[in-house]
Amino acid sequence: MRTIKSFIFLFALSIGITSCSDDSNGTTPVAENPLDAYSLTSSFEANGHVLELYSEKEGLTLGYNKLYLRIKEISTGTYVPNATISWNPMMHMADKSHSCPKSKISTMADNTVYTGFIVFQMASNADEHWELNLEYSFGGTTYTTSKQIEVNAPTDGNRTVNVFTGTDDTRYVLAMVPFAPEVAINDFSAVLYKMDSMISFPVVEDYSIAIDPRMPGMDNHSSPNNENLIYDRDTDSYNGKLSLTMTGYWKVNLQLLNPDGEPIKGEAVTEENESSSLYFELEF
Ligand SMILES: [Cu+2]
Repeated sequence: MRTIKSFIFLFALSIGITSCSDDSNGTTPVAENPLDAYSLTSSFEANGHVLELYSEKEGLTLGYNKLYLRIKEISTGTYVPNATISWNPMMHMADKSHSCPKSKISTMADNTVYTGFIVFQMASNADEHWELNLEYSFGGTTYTTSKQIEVNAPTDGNRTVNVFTGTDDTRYVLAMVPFAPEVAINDFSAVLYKMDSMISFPVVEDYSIAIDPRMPGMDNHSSPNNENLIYDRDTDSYNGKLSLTMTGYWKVNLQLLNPDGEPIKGEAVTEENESSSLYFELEF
């Protein structure tokens, strides 16, 4: 036993020595793509640069999309650090054009990677398409580019974004922030915007969102220990807790309340009323 142990020890030591000597021979490791875990959704080639757009899921979908951007300089093959980027998605419809809610774009710890999110409130279709306009600056120069992008309807058909007019005659966009549901009390977030015009979607602050998750396939039962979503100034999102007691299809019934606690949209679930007109759906 003792000899086996010392043999393993010596073997481990020799591996250590080998890898040390590898390090010292001056080769630099191949640069890893920090966005390997994501999917390259679109490339914009313009101004001697390629702008790479990555998404967390395959492609872009209706609702909340967390996105990552990089700018590659074609002549050097290197990625541009610390650029300033802004974006403006526009949907070109038969009779009009409109934008959608979007975040600012920030630089990540790896300063060649930029991130933000866009909430698409409509999917692309045969006659109506989305165009993403990008403006980016570095080294004292500002560049622009734009390209048509494809926004897909979700394959599972589940609703994760609501566009509606409230009792206050205001148009709102309310989207669920994607998460990986578990049989547990889950962190649960949503983002809420007002549609001021076709191109202006400011964040709505200090409202609250009551949640009532139900399983319509199982006598519409609920779950204990949910927490309503409350506005968080630091993240501009509404955060709470969603309790899921089993796997399957859940309808998360919602009621939107203004800062005075007055209902703006959605109804309570009762014996007579099995669901709210405002809701998110998920299945896991
Ligand atoms: Cu549209």
